[in-house]
Amino acid sequence: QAQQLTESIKLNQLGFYPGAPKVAAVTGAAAGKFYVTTPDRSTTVFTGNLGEQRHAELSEQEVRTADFSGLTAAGTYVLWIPAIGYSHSFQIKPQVYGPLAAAALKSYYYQRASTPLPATYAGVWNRPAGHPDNHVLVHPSAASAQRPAGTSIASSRGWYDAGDYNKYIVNSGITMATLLSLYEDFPAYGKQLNAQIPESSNPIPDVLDESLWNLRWMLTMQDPNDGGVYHKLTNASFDGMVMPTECQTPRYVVQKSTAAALDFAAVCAQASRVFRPFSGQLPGLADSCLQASTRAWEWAKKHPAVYYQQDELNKQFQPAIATGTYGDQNVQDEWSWAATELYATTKNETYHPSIQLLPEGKLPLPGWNQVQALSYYTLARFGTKLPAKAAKEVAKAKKEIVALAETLAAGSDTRAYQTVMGKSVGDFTWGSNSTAGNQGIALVQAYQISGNPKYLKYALTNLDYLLGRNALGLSFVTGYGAKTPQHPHHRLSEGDKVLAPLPGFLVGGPNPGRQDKCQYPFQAAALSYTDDVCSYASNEIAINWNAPLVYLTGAMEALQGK
Ligand code: 9MR
Repeated sequence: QAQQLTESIKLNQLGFYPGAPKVAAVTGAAAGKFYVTTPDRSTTVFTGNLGEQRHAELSEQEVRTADFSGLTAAGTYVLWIPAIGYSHSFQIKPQVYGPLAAAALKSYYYQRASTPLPATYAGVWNRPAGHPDNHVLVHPSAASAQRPAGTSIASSRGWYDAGDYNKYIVNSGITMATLLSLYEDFPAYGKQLNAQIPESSNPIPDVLDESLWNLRWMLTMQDPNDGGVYHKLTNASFDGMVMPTECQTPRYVVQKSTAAALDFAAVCAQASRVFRPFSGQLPGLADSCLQASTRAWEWAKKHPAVYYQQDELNKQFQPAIATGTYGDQNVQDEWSWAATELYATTKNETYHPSIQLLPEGKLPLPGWNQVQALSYYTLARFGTKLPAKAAKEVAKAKKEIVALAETLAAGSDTRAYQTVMGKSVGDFTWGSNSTAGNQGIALVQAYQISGNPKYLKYALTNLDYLLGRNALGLSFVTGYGAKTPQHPHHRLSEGDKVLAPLPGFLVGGPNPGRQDKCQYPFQAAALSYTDDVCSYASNEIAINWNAPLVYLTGAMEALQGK
């Protein structure tokens, strides 16, 4: 009888709600019994039989599941299989993901540009201010009569996008929408979510205060002269793996783009209505946001097809720009999203015709360059609070979200790992963990619409995936779980003197594209991951990947027991 820890048992390393389904995946086990015991294995609290063996195509593993959903008593346990060994310990208790939700939100505080992070809030990860961004140069690609190339603007604050220190409007779009939507969907939980940030003691909920750090930066990215929005604020090329104070190279705002204007318009419209009730604390903000939004919308109408094409830009302008592109070349979905947010905020019929929904059964999962689902979520959330003229779109949005959820859920019960994530190799693109998160959000939205708790059960399978029930047996969140990433591609984690990476960050996850050309220990798609700082294609962190983690954990905390 094996009395050692085994990595063959893969389960959610944080644990489970008492009433929730509880499943572990086991690789390389014969049929037989499993036991859930106290961590010292002195007391067995649950006995079950391993399920039938299934082949996991995308990891080439033979997998059995151990279902111990029948165990509902709160406690700390391990799962033990006599021939193999015992698992990492896990908990069964209410609020089991509460600390993770707070940490995932706190990750944005760590990403703040232009401010010192004192030890009171940042602990051992305290650091002096960097990237003041108060003298950002207008790149020749962004020059105008009022703002000639080489003049400077102030564009402080904002979050560092990812492992790099640049700030990109397009990626702020979906990120801000996801965080603000957590608050709109679950206001009571949103008010109680405490990230222990400097603003935690003020009357504004932390999720909004943290978003405000980035919103204030976004507002500076609009040219007040014409309403256009710069695509990004960036160095000419990526910084080394150093701390912010060591970064002294010039920063630029580059070319205005249609995608940036529309994403900005959508976020500012949503922010306007979300912050309106806090006008006492934030006088004028809601009005400024709405004005910024409508001006960006008007700019986009005049410039409907200005796409960010970095190679083309570099043929015309100096210095050449080599940083992230977020170069969305199709903005149909951005139009519809911006129109929906402006419509939901203003109820003004002028935006209604621009809400263009997709043909039936074609709703794609959201991502930084595909935001159509965000408009569906808002239509469904507002429902009858929208003017009657939108009833058709609301009904269609609700139907299509539920249809998307059905498609996602289909087949996961009989899949080897029994998670929604991992149905096909298409799930494993750059930032695959955000796919798992966004699938979870779509399922939560379907629950909100239908009231059918099965969608929450499926959403939880993806949280289980992210926290350890995956082919790698890894919790993909730094600092949360027994086996977690230690070397994320993250300048703040790599450049500091602290051994542990900053906590609460979701890494990108398996990506068979392997664009970074690093050494990966395994070949299969679901195993295409390496915990190495060089691996920006599988082990980076990013604001648009953490937001679905905040949403999913927050939604689960808000809805536990349903
Ligand atoms: O998340 C982005 C991914 O979808 C793209 O395939 C990839 C290559 O263009 O870029 C990713 O975004 C990166 C951005 O360009 C720069 N900051 C880091 C982002 C995460 O790797």
